[in-house]
Amino acid sequence: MSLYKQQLRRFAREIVKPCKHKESCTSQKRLLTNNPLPGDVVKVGVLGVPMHFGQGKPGVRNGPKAIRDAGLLQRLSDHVGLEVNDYGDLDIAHGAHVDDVSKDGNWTIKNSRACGTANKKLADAVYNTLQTNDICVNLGGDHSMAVGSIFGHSQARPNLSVLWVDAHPDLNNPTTSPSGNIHGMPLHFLLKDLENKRTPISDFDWCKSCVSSPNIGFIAIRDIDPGEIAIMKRYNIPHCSIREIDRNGIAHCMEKILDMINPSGNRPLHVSFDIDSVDPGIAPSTGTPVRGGLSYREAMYVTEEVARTGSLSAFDLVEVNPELDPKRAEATAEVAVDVITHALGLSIRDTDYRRFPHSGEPHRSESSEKRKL
Ligand SMILES: [Mn+2]
Repeated sequence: MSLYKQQLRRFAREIVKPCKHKESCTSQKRLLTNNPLPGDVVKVGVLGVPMHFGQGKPGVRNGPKAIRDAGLLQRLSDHVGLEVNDYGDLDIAHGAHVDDVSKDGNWTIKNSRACGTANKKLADAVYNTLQTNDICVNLGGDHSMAVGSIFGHSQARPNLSVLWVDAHPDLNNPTTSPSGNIHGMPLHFLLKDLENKRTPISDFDWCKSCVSSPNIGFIAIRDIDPGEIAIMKRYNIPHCSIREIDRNGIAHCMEKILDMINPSGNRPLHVSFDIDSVDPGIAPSTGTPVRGGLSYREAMYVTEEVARTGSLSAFDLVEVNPELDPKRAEATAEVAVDVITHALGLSIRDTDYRRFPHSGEPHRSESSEKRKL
C-alpha cells in the first residue's frame, strides 16, 4: 500500500473533534466519504505553465523549472506513492505585448492578448488532464493562470469550491487595479457574482464565470486594495486574514473556511496557492512579497488539511520567481515542493524523507550555500 493511502487510512482512523464554530461540522463526514478506497491508484497529472504576462517580472516563467529541479516529481512518486504523469510545460508564445485600453481611457489592462491566449490553452490542458487523472497540479507562472486552471477545472468537474491561499485576494478589476496587472484580477473573470459587472475584454471572452462567492475562501490575506475590500464585503466572501490566524490559530481557520466553502464535502476542491502567502523569510524569491506571512508549520498545516478533505481535484502553485532572489531561489522552490507534496498526502509526521544538516548528509541548499562561501 502506498504511503498516500496509508496516510489517508490513518486520517480516517483518527478521532476528529467536532468543530467549535458551528454545530453542523462536516469535517469527519468528509474524511469518511471522500477518501480513495483501498486499492485505488491515485493519478496525478502535472502541467508546467511558464507564463509571466500577468505581471512585469519575466523570471516567473522559470517557476516550473525551479520547482521540478527541487525534486517535485520524485517526491510525489517515491515519497507520496502517487502515479505521476508529467505533461511538461505548456507551449506559450512570448510574442509582442499588446495591452487592452478602455475607450474612455479610464483603464489599461496589460498584456491582455498574450495572457488571454495562454490561459485559454491552459484551460484546455487542465480539462484534458482531468479526463485521465484524479488530480491536476499546475506549476506557475504568475497568478493570472488561475483564470485558465479554474475555468478548465470547472469544465471537467462542475460545482467547484476554491481555496485561495495568498497574501492578496486578487479581486481587482481593470478599473480598481492600481497596476493594470492581470495577476491581481483573475477572480474578476471567474466569480459568478461579478458576471454583470465584468469589464468586457475580448481576449477573455472564452472564460465564463464559474465559481459562486460562498464557495471561495481566502486564507493568509494581508495586503488588500480598497476595491477588493469593497467586493469582499459586498458578497460576504469567506476569508481568514493573517490577523484571524494569529487570534484563533490555523487549525480553527482551516476548519472554518473548509466548512464554509464546501459545507457538505461533496464539491471538488481547487486550491490556488500563491507562494507569497508564506512568509518572505522562508520563501523570498517571489514578485510581491509581504511581511508577516504563514510560517512553514502553518503552510504545512493548511496543505495537510487540504489532503484530509479527500476532495482535492486541482492544485496551482504560483509566483515562484527564481530570478528575484537567486541565492534563496532554491530554498523558495523547496518550500513550494513541500507545499504540493503535503497537499497530496505527505505528512509533517513522516520524517523519513527529511534530511537535516546535523544528521548525516547535508541538506541540499545548505551544501550549495557552503560551496558559494
Ligand atoms: Mn496571488
